[in-house]
Amino acid sequence: MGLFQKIKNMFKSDAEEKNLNQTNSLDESDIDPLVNDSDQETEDRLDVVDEQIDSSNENDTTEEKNIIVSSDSKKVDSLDNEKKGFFFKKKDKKEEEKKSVKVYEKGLSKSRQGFVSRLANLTNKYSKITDEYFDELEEILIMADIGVNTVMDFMDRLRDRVQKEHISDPALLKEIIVDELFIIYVNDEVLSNKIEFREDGPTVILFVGVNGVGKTTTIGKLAHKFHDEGKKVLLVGADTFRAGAVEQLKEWSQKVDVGFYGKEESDPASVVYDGIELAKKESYDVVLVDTAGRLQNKVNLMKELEKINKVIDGLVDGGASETLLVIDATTGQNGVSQAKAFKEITNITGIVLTKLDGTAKGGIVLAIKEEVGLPVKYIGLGETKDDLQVFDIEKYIYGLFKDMM
Ligand SMILES: Nc1nc2c(ncn2[C@@H]2O[C@H](COP(=O)(O)OP(=O)(O)OP(=O)(O)O)[C@@H](O)[C@H]2O)c(=O)[nH]1
Ligand SMILES: [Mg+2]
Repeated sequence: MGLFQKIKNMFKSDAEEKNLNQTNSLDESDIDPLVNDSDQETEDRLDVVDEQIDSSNENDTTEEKNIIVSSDSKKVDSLDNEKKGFFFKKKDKKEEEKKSVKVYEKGLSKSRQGFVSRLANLTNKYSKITDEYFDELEEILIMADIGVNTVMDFMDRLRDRVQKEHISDPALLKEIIVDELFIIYVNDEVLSNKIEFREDGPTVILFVGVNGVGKTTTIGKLAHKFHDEGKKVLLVGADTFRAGAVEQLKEWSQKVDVGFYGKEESDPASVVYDGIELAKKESYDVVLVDTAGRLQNKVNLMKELEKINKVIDGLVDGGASETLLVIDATTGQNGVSQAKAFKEITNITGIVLTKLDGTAKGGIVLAIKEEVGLPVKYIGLGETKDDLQVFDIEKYIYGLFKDMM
């Protein structure tokens, strides 16, 4: 079965349930594993979620009290989880998965209306696959920010398949288009968007990126997510360059109920030092470090990040666990160039692609993978604390192409 069909089977039936938004109440069928569980693939996905949640709860250390902004609701959360029976837990995860698919659907609606509806129209417009059809398809994909080189390779592969498999009906081609787009992303690699959390001390995640891309907002959203998973989170405001930046991060920490450390008008590396010392003393699980987006030039930025990394290396074995580069999806190919530039100046471990809700050209995910070779770990699909998702290519493709399925 092709990917198109697989994804269709995975999500379509769930999404079509009429009461998707009113599923908070539990009834008999919700806790019976034999009811509603006809789709083995959905079950498998939920088992994976099971494992992830179980392993994230293993690291629990719940004794600490957060000095600056309290996050003691963590203890209550994990107790709640223990109290809940297996089927209730399973139900929760299923709800989470459904919610997550909904966020993808909603956040990608602009892209669906833009590039994907053009793709669907193309299929309707041509009754036969002709050179004009291919030309138009190529244009649509380039306009969708997929990247010229990627599109060229894609078109070659598509023409090849059409010829070999004797396909003449554009309606049949739409499934192949989705499959081939997926292949670009996967490209025989094992994709890991999982953040490795340390057992022995704080997991430090550094956020970098040019100004205005959404670093601070992403940190706030991610802090909310980790806090929900029962982790003790500290935000460190090392963007001492822009006035108001530290305060903005502090507001996020209050909004999502996690710890905060920051000092305006000081050296970013020394703020990071003090922040990590605090995290170690207070047994924080995760430290999210906000950095300045703009330091006049590349050399200064590189020096600054080197200094920050040196400090982290000195305090935490193995240094920062992740350096996530934040890219604004609405900037298209410019974002791809930023990723290439940052890759040269520091060791980036993954990408956060923000503002996907604001673009009609959802193809940038593919361009980043193909042209920069870095995994997209998270995507931003709106401005609220819940609008961040772990990047999942299957949900992403469903969010884009659901109207064609
Ligand atoms: N629609 C939408 N807006 C977003 C998203 N992420 C961030 N924003 C908005 O983008 C704007 C800039 O976000 P910030 O988080 O301040 O960006 P930054 O990279 O920290 O900016 P500097 O600190 O100036 O470097 C804010 O108005 C955010 O609300 C997203 O996923 N979707
Ligand atoms: Mg900021």
